[in-house]
Order: sequence, then structure tokens, then C-alpha cells
Amino acid sequence: MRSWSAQNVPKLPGESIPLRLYDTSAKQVRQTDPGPTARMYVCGITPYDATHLGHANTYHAFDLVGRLWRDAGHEVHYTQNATDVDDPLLERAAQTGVGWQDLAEREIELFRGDMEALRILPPREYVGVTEVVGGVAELIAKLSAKGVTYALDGDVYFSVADAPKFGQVSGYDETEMLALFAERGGDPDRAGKRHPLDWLLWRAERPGEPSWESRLGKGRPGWHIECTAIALDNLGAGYDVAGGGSDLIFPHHECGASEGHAATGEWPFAKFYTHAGMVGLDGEKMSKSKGNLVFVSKVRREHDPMAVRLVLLAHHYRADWTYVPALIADAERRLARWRSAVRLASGPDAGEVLARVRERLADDLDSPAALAAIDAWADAALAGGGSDPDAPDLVKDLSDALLGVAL
Ligand code: 5CA
Ligand code: ZN
Repeated sequence: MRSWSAQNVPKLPGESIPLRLYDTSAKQVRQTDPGPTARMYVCGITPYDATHLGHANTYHAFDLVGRLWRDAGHEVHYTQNATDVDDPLLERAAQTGVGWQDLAEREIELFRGDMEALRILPPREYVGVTEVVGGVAELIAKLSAKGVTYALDGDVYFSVADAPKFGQVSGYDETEMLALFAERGGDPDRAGKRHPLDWLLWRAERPGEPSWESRLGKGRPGWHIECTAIALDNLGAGYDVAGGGSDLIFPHHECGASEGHAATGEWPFAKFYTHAGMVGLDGEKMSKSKGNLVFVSKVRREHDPMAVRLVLLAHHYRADWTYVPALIADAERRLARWRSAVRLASGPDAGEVLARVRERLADDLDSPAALAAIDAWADAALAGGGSDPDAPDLVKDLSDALLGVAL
């Protein structure tokens, strides 16, 4: 599928600091250690509704990861999927009388526009599941050949009893797993399953549902296997970071990690499992099913998209937070102050600001502290402090390259 366009990223002077990131499976912050090419997979949208600030928070967090790696001289190989066929998409299409393909196409197009407006750098591969059904079926066949699956009325399940590492990504106990599995698309109570946590890999054709001809017959992939197949195909096992929101820790990333392990023998399937916090409105997680959404496409029409980005940067990526309109007003004031400061003919030396921003972001993306460093420089510059004629341009460049905020 077409990805979206990238903006030019200015090169910054001086030394960067290696990125440290929280790894959910290790339950601690560790240093990332990518090769010359850093490899990252981030779970994409299910395109049945417009992108909300919660989604944007997640893609923004991993955009910062990519920017820090680039600053450290790595190439970044970034892959993202779109779940362009799944139950919620089909249900919404049926409710609204729109074709499911038209709905997906429309929402993906809106998403691309949102990402460009927020200056989120595009993935190298942006892959719709419907484009790779044959490949997903191949992977399922490979798992079956290894004896970790079983058939149930034409559908195929992964047998959790054959997943020795299951539980190592989330660290959750079985009670918690069962509750989340039921809540997030699983079917613990389906009759005939060997274990309630066995998860669906392949759904055989049902009347009225889209299906694809494949070596498994007619049907469509289950959810988790799509991301495993797309990551494996484009990045290979042992890639650096698997990302998404914290609602994907279980079952999605847990099941995906075991699929990757079974298919390749490699553990961990991704070196880091990293998760962004949940953004809410009125005290509840923002979600399509609850309808309490703040759409990026709406906010960015009413406000400068760079102010929207500053709202995201003002929160640590792992924090859960709630959107209130005062946040965008604060961000607009900050943006105006920064823009006035970088338009001055000179300001205080910016080398220290650059070092501080790099240092704070390298420490598990402490973006609020990075903003505070630029605030302090902008305040001093606006108060007439400093006489370095290169400082305003350097601050402009570092804001652009490291924070994605164009001034
Ligand atoms: N298509 C799957 C991933 S393979 C999916 O979860 N789609 S989604 O549209 O529901 O979410 C897209 C991304 O945004 C996921 O990474 C998800 O974890 C994240 N996300 C969803 N809701 C929120 C929220 N309220 N706050 C923060 N991130 C969220
Ligand atoms: Zn995914």
C-alpha cells in the first residue's frame, strides 16, 4: 500500500546518546542496541473510524524512537500494518451501509493526512493485511507443520500448550489473561477448543464475509498472525522494537511473540516490546467502541498541527492521560513563544539545549523535560539574553529533527 510522505530531517551537529527504552517484557528501561539499520514494527490502525488522539500518541512515541536512532546515525527500517479486514471493520461497514473496502480506504487516506500533518515519518512498508493473505496462510501452514496448531470446524488455532514462552511479554497471570483475552477479540468460551487461551490463526469462509483463496482453503487471517507475518517478511526475526499502545500487550503482542518463536526458533522475536499509554477523554480510555473520541483530523483543522504535536510531547509516552481543551491552548502558547524566539537575530548558546534535549529523550523518551529545556532557552532569548547568532537556527533544527516540531 502507499505509505505517506516524509519531510526532510535536518542533520544536527555533535554527538548523540544511545537510546534507552522501556521494555515491557523485561519490565525495565534498557539500552537499545540496533545495528547500522534499526528495525521497528508498530501496529497500525484498524481503519473503521478516523484517527483519534490516542492513536496519534502511539505513532508519535515511535516516531521519536526513529528520530533518535536517525540522529545516532542509524538507518531506520520501519514497517507498519493496517488491519484492513477484521470483525469491527465489517460490523461498522454493515451498520453504515458502506462497502468495507471503501470504508477502509477512506479511513486509511485520512490517517495518512493526519500523520503527514503531525510530521510523523512514514514507514518504509505500509502493508494492508488484504495484500498479504497468501503469505499469512503460508506462515500458518508452517506453524501447522511444526505441530503447534489444530483445526476446529475448518478454522485453525494456535495451541497455547505448545507456546513455551507464553506469558513472557506481558508477565500477566492466567486470570488476568483470560479477562483481557475475552475483552480484546478472543473467544475463550468457544466449544471444542483445547484451552480457552488458544487463539485463532485462520477463519474459514463464512457466508456474507470476505474471504481469500489460499493453501488453507477459503478464509481470512486471525488478528495476531497478520502482524507476525508482516514483521517477519519485512524485518526478519530478532528485530529491534515491536510497538503499539498498552492495550496491545495482551493478547496481541503476547500471541505474536509466541507465533514468531514457533515459526523461527528465535527468542525474543523482537528485542523490545514497547508500549505507549492510553489517552482518554472524560475519564475513560478513548476508543471507537465508546465513541468518546477526539479526532486528529478535526483538531488539526482548528489548531496548528504543531500545537497538536506539542500536546503529545507534553506527556511522557508511557503515561495514561486525559485530553482537555486547555492542553491545546497551552501548546499554542508554547509554539508561539518558541517561534518568536527562533526568529530573533541571536540568543543564548544552544549547544547546551541540544545536549539536554538529546540526553532527556535518550532516557526513555522524556519529552516533557526536553520541552522544558527549550522553554528555558526561549524565555532567556526573549528576555534579551545571549548573543550567539547561530543559536536560533540550531534550536529550530533540533526542534524539527528530534521533536518533529517545525517552527
Ligand atoms: N489494528 C490493531 C493493531 S494490529 C489496532 O489495535 N488498531 S487500533 O486502530 O485499535 O489502534 C491503533 C493503534 O493505536 C494501536 O497501536 C493501539 O494500541 C493504539 N491505541 C488505540 N487506542 C488508543 C488510546 N486510547 N490511546 C493510545 N493508543 C491507542
Ligand atoms: Zn498488530
